[in-house]
Amino acid sequence: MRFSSSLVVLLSGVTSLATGTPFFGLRKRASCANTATSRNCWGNYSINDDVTYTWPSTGVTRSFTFNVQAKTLAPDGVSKQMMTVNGQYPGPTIEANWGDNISVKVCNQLTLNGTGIHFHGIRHLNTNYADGATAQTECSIAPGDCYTYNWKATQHGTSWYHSHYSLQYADGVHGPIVIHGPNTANWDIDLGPLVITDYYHQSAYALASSATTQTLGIPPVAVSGLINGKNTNLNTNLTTVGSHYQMTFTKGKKHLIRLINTGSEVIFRFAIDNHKLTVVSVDLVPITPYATDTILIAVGQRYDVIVEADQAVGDYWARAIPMMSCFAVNLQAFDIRAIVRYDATSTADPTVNQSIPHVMLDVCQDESLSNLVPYISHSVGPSAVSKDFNAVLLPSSNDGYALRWQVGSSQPYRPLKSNPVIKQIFANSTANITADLVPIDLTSLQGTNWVYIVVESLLPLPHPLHYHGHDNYILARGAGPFLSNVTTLQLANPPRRDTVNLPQTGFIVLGFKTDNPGSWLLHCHIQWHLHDGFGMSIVERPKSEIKAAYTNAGQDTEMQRVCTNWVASGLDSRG
Ligand SMILES: *[C@@H]1O[C@H](CO)[C@@H](O)[C@H](O)[C@H]1NC(C)=O
Ligand SMILES: *[C@@H]1O[C@H](CO)[C@@H](O)[C@H](O)[C@H]1NC(C)=O
Ligand SMILES: *[C@@H]1O[C@H](CO)[C@@H](O)[C@H](O)[C@H]1NC(C)=O
Ligand SMILES: *[C@@H]1O[C@H](CO)[C@@H](O)[C@H](O)[C@H]1NC(C)=O
Ligand SMILES: *[C@@H]1O[C@H](CO)[C@@H](O)[C@H](O)[C@H]1NC(C)=O
Ligand SMILES: *[C@@H]1O[C@H](CO)[C@@H](O)[C@H](O)[C@H]1NC(C)=O
Ligand SMILES: *[C@@H]1O[C@H](CO)[C@@H](O)[C@H](O)[C@H]1NC(C)=O
Ligand SMILES: *[C@@H]1O[C@H](CO)[C@@H](O)[C@H](O)[C@H]1NC(C)=O
Ligand SMILES: [Cu+2]
Repeated sequence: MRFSSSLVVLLSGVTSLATGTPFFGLRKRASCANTATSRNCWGNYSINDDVTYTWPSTGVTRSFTFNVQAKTLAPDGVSKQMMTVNGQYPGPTIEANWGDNISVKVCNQLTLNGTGIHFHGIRHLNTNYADGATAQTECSIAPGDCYTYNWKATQHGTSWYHSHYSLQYADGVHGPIVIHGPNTANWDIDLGPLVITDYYHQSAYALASSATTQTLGIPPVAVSGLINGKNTNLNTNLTTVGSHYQMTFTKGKKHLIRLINTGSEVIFRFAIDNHKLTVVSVDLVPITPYATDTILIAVGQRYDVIVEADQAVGDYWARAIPMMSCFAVNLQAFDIRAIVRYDATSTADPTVNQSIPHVMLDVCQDESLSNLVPYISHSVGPSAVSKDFNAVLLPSSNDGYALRWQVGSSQPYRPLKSNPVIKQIFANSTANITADLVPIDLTSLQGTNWVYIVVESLLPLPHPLHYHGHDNYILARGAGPFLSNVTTLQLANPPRRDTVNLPQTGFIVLGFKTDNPGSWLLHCHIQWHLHDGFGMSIVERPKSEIKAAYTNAGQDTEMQRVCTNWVASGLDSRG
């Protein structure tokens, strides 16, 4: 049993900004219920437990069946042929408690696409096979085939799942993940996920092909954005159709809102008129709470915020504003909104109180690192391996692409889906793993080490870099090229998260720990950039350990079965 003693140790008195009352971290004590005044508690566990090492085992398995299928829907009132999970958009929420097992049976009911579901931000400790990364951990699931992803919720907070097959999630194959657990500040009502996304009327495949072959790489222009799958727009007769998502506040109560950017490209700034946001969690990492009026969310990032209903009873706009300064062009930039109502029966559109200044800076800058202080402190050790990559955009080659991203290798990342890295490892070849997919092969490194990765780009575009299976520690970030003789790395409790924005015309220094055997993808979460090659794999721990993670769970034979069916489908392709 984890708690061998009933010793009560007073750890710290962190003041919760949302409540003004102190949280006292009680460790190694009897069960403490998670209530509106004790959100730090979680039964025998608490917010003071480090999810890197500690989690409950509830013995509960939450099972889901996801049928990936084509469906015509009209999120903004305009019909669109989409690809969905179970015909729903956004897809159904994976909801669980910290320490539950999750089992998701995914069946491909599409005709001309493979599929594969990635559980974004999930650590998948020793369950690399459940990562859903096509060309890394699995072949794509062929039409008519099914595969079941089994993993354990060792972390708590908010995330999302999405197809990792080509550009498929941009056409609708994604949904939220909520793992209930303790928090660093108190709240009364959990309003659940608020899924923010850029939105296009053409399919992602058509958009990407025009971006890469015809328009000299100018990114597709979003026609709009959606909040929890809703917004208004104009139909072909120029009539306003669709509706705004609505949520209800209870006067005087504190509301937990789980913000997720599930978009393809657009970086949003989120705010609710007249209300402050208290940020308590960054991706799946609890932080010391901080208060802000607005928050910048790049694709793939999440923030859990607490909002106190402390304003006059009325209707207020919640806004997701695309940051033009990040090149996030959107035809409906100021009308991506939801409605917050203090009275659920109200049907009025919100009015704006002109006496309250409404500042919404269009600045392409991620949240200040000094605000993102992990509640559980970690320090970063010296690196065993350091790599420095320059992300560059290359002109056309003779493969029909007008542009391609290159980072970490002499080739853009555009893997065949029929020969994933894991299959290469199981083939026992003495040759190295395909170098254009895996510029960082750490399989000869023994034990647990720190690895530092610098990514630089002198192009004026930000890139939300997402690393599978790990949090990245943000050791430094800045403008211009990285100069090791100038930049000081923050090794004492740096911010850590799974999706980190590489600033435009700048650099980022990331660190991670090689504590998770597998083949893990590091990539830009801008769909068009990944599609054009902005990705790489890092293979971690000796091959024997990686194989053991699969064979111990019988997943080596499952991987081969899915591959056989995929090859038989005749749909294999690159990118
Ligand atoms: C908490 O720990 C106590 C003592 O070890 C145990 O009896 C109890 O079942 C645990 N409660 C839960 C909910 O796990
Ligand atoms: C939960 O998953 C773990 C491995 O992650 C496994 O050992 C355990 O048997 C699973 N429990 C259930 C109830 O499926
Ligand atoms: C996926 O399906 C779409 C829509 O049918 C099609 O346009 C696209 O070519 C397919 N792409 C791949 C990579 O399978
Ligand atoms: C536009 O108006 C025409 C003529 O009234 C009607 O037939 C058509 O269905 C309308 N289109 C939409 C999308 O509402
Ligand atoms: C607008 O805000 C001011 C300042 O908080 C407040 O005094 C006033 O009552 C508000 N007006 C409306 C119509 O809500
Ligand atoms: C790889 O090696 C393992 C053990 O050495 C063996 O069991 C397995 O059959 C080999 N696989 C292939 C494809 O040769
Ligand atoms: C594998 O990679 C190492 C290090 O890059 C290199 O020295 C070696 O020649 C490669 N082996 C093969 C078989 O390509
Ligand atoms: C740091 O290194 C760069 C490149 O080597 C050099 O140009 C620069 O002068 C150095 N700066 C300092 C402060 O030493
Ligand atoms: Cu990018």
